[in-house]
Amino acid sequence: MARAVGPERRLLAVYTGGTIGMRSELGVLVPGTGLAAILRTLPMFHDEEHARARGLSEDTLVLPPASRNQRILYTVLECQPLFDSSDMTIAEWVCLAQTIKRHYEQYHGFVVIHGTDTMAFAASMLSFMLENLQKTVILTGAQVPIHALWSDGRENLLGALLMAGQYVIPEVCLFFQNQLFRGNRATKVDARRFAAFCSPNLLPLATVGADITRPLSRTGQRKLPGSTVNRELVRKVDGKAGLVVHSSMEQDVGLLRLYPGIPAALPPLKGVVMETFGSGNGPTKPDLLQELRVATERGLVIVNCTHCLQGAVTTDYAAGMAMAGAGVISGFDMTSEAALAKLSYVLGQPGLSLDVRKELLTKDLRGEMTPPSVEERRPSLQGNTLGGGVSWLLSLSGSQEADALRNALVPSLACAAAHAGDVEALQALVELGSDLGLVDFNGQTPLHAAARGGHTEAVTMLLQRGVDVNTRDTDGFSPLLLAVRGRHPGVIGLLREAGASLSTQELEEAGTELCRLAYRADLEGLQVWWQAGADLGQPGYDGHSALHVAEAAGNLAVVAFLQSLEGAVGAQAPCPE
Ligand code: ASN
Repeated sequence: MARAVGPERRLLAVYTGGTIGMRSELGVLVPGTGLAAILRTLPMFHDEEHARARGLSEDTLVLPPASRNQRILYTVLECQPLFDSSDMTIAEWVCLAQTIKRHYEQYHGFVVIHGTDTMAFAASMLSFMLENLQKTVILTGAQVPIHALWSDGRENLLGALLMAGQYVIPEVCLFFQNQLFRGNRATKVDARRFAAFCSPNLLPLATVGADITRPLSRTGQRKLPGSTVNRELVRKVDGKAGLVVHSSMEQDVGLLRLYPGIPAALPPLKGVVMETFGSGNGPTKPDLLQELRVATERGLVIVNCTHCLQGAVTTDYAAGMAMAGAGVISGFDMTSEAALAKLSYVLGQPGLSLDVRKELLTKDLRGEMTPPSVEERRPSLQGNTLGGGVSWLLSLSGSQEADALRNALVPSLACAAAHAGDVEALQALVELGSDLGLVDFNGQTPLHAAARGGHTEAVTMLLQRGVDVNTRDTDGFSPLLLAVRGRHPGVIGLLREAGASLSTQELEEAGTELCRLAYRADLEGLQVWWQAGADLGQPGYDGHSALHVAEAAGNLAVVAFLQSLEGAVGAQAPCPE
């Protein structure tokens, strides 16, 4: 993920429908036309004065300045017809991919405004259809229409436009409630709340904090200061390859959720994603296994995904092994949405043998899954060939070039090791005489990386070596703040014991975040802030405190928690000795 440069960034916002632009007709919500006209009237979405001064065409909207040297211009392309996304099918998503291809050279990035009900399917499908994507594609939408008094649509759409305008993220992403997810890792988990999506098996690519709306700094540079960007998760692209749109997707694929007592009969399809119990288990009754075996031998491709929200398919149980034995392919930690899209893509590719298709299904093609071999091969400086080479490189000395190379590499290697919680590798670096307090290219120290990853052992080791506990990265963030954002109470405890404290700026900016957590009834989130020493009475941007918000939202458990801290609301958690 790179910061986008240039004075003007042009985006295409493809409006496909969804609640964000819906209107009420006879008491029910139906897709509504004219989203661009609504956006034009909202100052946060259009700077009319600048558009006039710049002589922009009628169909071009321009956001208020996000930085002194850059403007984000966008055009809304309204699809016809507009859909409640429950009516979208593979055919509509193919059209969408082709629209992106048609306008690919004209725009720097793309925002797809889509209904939330099938947004995770859409994002997954697009991720497979768009091969060699070099530009940002972000899907977003809303739970409440954008013209309503209290709507998540404004925040979601603005966030998606800012992300697509300010960063180059060569992936299909989904932006919702301040979080940027890899599209094929996201799933809809709530029909009502604003936090409608989650990414159960992969951290968000970025999280936008409270201060996205903070005024420009003196230099005019705003680096989305509240956004935590997980750069290492963003996929790398082959800079030379051109965009390929795969339109031949197999439509004859389906989803089957196992239930206790399911009869031994399979739907007449070419591919099935089977949602199994727990870690990929199913009934072991012989007639069902026989039906599965016969079907897979006949050429039906079945992918096994767990119906649990989190975790992966394994063969730890006989009931899981039986599935694999019947020819069912493991989908590891894929969401069902991603598995269905991948199945449609792999089966739709012309001219491949069944074995090659099955082989492709076990591979990570678009970042949609974490095959176990990757998980198991955790980076270590000592255990693998790369590590051996690096150790050798680090031991080089004698020439100025070798010393310079070594000094340049150490901070990044130390951060990588700390982020993986690899204490052994950190120890190896120490033995080579490395300073574990140095900052990498992001201005982060290994302590930042270990705190963010929640690795208590690595944090303990670094603290024992006397690294600065209150060091700040280039965004001004402390290791303690990163541990709070990652919700790592163990690490927070260690850092506080070592004397870490949140800076005045971090404490002031916590107010809005605390209100948001109180609104979402997120007790765990509030607890980690308290543990880190935040004043839970700190007001948000509109002057309300978390307690006000929790009371107004009727979140009684949060109210009780905040009131139980009598003396802590308006005061902080006691600092450990
Ligand atoms: N039914 C709507 C849709 O998916 C739901 C939404 O967008 N929140 O189009």
